[in-house]
Amino acid sequence: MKYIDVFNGDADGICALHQLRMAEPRPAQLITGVKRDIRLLSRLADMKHAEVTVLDVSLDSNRAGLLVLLDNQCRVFYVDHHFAGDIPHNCNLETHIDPHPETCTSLIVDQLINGKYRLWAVVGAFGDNLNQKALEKAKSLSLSTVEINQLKELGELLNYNGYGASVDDLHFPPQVLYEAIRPFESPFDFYHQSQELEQLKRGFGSDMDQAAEISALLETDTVRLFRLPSESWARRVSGVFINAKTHEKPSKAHALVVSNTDGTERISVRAPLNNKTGADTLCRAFPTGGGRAGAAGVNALPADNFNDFCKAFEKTYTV
Ligand SMILES: [Mn+2]
Repeated sequence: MKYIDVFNGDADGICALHQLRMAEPRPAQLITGVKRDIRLLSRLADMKHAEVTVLDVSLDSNRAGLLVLLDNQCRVFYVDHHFAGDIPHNCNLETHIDPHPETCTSLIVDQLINGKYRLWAVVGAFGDNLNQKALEKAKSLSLSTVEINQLKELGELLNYNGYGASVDDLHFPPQVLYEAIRPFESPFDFYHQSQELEQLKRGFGSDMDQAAEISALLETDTVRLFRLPSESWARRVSGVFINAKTHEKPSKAHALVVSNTDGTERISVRAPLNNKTGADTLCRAFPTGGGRAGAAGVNALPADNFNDFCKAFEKTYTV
C-alpha cells in the first residue's frame, strides 16, 4: 500500500502530523508547501489506490482534488479546522473536521490519540495563535513558566518558517523541518538540540530588526498603513509584523502592502483590536480580496487600484 501524508507547512500542520505519526508510525510520501499554498490535493491527480492523510488544509479548497482521489479508489483520512462546506459521503473518506475558532488541527489530533503527545499539540496551538487554548491544554501537564514559554516560542518559530510567496523564501522547506522534528518525542529536546531551530531564531531576529526600521506610509487618527519591500525577509515576517503593529496601537486599523513579483500588490488588513469589523467587506470590494471581519487581505491588487484601496481603507475606519 502506498501512503501519502499531506499537511500544511505551518506549525499546526507539522505538529499535527508529528503527533499522528508517533502514535501510528508508517513511511509516507510527504506533500506540503508554504503556509498559503493550501490546494495541496491538486498535486495528487494521478494517484490511485493510496492511503492519504490530509492535515490542516480546507476541504472546501481541496474539494476537486479530494473527489478525484476518491474516484481513484484512494482512502482518505482528513483532519482540519478550516471551512469545509458540504462533506462528501463516501465509505473511503473519514473526516474529523471542527471549524470552531478556538481549535486547530493539532488539538483535534490530540483528541483522536487521547492526548498521547500533548506537548506537541500545545506547540501547534501556540503556532496558530490560540494562546488561551494552548495555556489551558498546558495546564494538564503541570509545566513551569519557562517550559510553557519554550513551547510558545517553538510554535511561533515553526509558524514563522511557513510564511513566504514560495518555498525559496523559507529558511527550510516544511518537509525538511518536519524531518528534523521527527526523531524528537519531546519538544524540549528539540528546543535545546536542534540546529534548525537555532537558524530560525537567528533569522527571525534579523528579519524583525530590518522590519523595525520601517515607518508608516500613511497614518491618521484611526488608521496606519505600512509598506515592506518585495524581498524574502519581508515576505517571511509580514504576518508577525502587522500583528505586532496592531498590538502597538489597538484602536487603529492597520494595512500592510508588499508588491508581488508581477507588479500587483499583496495587502493584509487588520481591523482595530478593540473593534474587529469591516476588514472583510473592505477587501472583498477589490479583486482577489477576502477574509474575516477582523483580519482580511487582497492577494493581488492591480497597481492601478492602489489609491482607491487607500481611500477605501481610510473611509472604512474613519468615524
Ligand atoms: Mn491550523
